[in-house]
Amino acid sequence: MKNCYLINFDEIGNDENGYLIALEENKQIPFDIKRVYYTHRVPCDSKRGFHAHHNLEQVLVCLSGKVIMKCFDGSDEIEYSLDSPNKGVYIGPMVWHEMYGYTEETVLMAVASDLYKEVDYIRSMDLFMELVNDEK
Ligand code: T46
Repeated sequence: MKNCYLINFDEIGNDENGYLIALEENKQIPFDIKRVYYTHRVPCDSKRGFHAHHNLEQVLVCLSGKVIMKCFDGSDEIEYSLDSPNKGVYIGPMVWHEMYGYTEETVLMAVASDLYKEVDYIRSMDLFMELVNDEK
């Protein structure tokens, strides 16, 4: 699977007082951080995503509840079940991703390498496959 992998974050603390997780650029997050955004109150039967990015790098962390992320690099597909804030999924350029299986509590945070630029989105699977095949 190209440009997509799971990251386990170190937790500081204990059961008595709780846990803290720190995300720093170029440490736990493998790029310079330019933007953080999150979705919440997504209806449980919603499906989001359905795009890839030309250049953007992101780490997605489910802070609360659960969500499933399906990632596809044009050849291989993998599904990550995000159900804890102590892990994240790195999604680099040219990874088609879809999110579903939301729960009422789901808060999905993204840490991103760039500001929001619609021009960076590939929102058509046909175009995505054309670009993947051009790269080969
Ligand atoms: C991604 C997945 C994981 C903004 O105005 N600013 C922003 O920073 C973002 C991320 C979105 N928007 C606007 C663009 C759309 O009009 O918010 C609207 C919803 O965005 P979208 O349909 O792309 O939302 P998702 O949840 O399908 O995708 C989002 C990110 O856009 C995307 O980069 O990788 O989460």
